[in-house]
Amino acid sequence: LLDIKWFTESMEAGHPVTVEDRHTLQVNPKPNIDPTAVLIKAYACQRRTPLKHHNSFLTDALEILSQNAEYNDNEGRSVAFRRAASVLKALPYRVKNMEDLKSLPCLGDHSQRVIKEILEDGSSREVESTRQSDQFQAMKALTGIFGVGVRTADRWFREGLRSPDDLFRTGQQLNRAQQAGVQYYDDLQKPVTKAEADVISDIVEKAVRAVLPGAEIRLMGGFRRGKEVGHDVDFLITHPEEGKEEGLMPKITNWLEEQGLLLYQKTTRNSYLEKMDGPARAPNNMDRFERCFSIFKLQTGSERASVSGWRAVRVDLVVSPYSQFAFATLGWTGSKLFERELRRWAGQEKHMSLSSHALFDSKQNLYLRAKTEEEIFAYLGLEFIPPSERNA
Ligand code: DCT
Ligand code: MG
Repeated sequence: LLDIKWFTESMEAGHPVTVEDRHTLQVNPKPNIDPTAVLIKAYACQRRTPLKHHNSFLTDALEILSQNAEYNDNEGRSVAFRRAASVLKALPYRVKNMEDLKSLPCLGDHSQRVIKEILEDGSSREVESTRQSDQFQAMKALTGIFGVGVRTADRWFREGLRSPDDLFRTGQQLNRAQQAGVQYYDDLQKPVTKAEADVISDIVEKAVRAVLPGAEIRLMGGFRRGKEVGHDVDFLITHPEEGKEEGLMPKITNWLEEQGLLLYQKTTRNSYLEKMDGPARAPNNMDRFERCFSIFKLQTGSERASVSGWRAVRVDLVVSPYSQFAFATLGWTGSKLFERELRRWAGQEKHMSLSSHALFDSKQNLYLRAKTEEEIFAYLGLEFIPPSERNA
């Protein structure tokens, strides 16, 4: 109550209200918010972005345009639309008119045009025609295949292919991942639920404990941020005695394979060496941990003969040395935009280089060690944002 009183008084006194006041707002969901008094910071990693927000009717549209730009290999444009959408996710109110947007960062002309049209007409012609376009739908279907990226999908689209069925029909050459992707396409299109992620957590835990007692396993990605569904399940694995984690992945996958739990797996080895790699990141920001891309065969508990009784689920396993675990945890929690913004903040504002392995301070010319995510935020001069509010 005191909080609400303080909040109302701040508003009346014309004091700016920051997104950090969200908790106050949640106590009193319909306060008289003056949108022009809400301060939104420019980097997503400076803001709290909850999973559920007030502006899906705008962010869904902007994310279609972002997605389409990505399909057209236009990264700059794609990120611009994503940043605009992300700002709207952080707002403690539903946008009603263009005045509400006046003091907000990251809203370019194009995004504003789209928002204006939706506010005035209920939808944007550009968004609707994109959504319905042959190219957008084909790219969505083709990049939706496990193992298929934008480049390959684009080549297939130019060759006249539109769906996974077309790949079969025309006898396309597929690699092992893509073959699995086509084979389990329908299952992999279905969202993975939190309940399914929990069952997989138990399995992964059992496998890891069987081959390396004392290892620690953490559920990462969207589920760590509180999502109820995801496109896959991500895990990070480590062991408090550095070195014990070496060569762990093949042991885990062998165990899983023996139990008949894997439909597909491909392991890449850890290739990160601080001395040799330095603070620089791989160009695509991919980290270089020992990693396993897999497809699990998950029993669905259905005993009926008419139902197959299992489904395919995408699972990503990552092994990190203990000394890099805090960085790996931060890097694998997401969201993708939050991660991107953290790295941009580090580079542009702090002259530091952040990856899922390390934080390098270019001014002091040294690596900053951390045991927790909180320490990394502190090094970066950022307020700690908990995983549930990193849904940028
Ligand atoms: N990640 C990243 N940059 C990428 C890809 C991934 O920073 N280009 C990080 C952030 C999230 C984490 O890895 C897991 O990736 P995804 O599974 O693709 O994302 P997610 O948030 O877990 O989404 P979903 O719920 O759909 O699985
Ligand atoms: Mg995920």
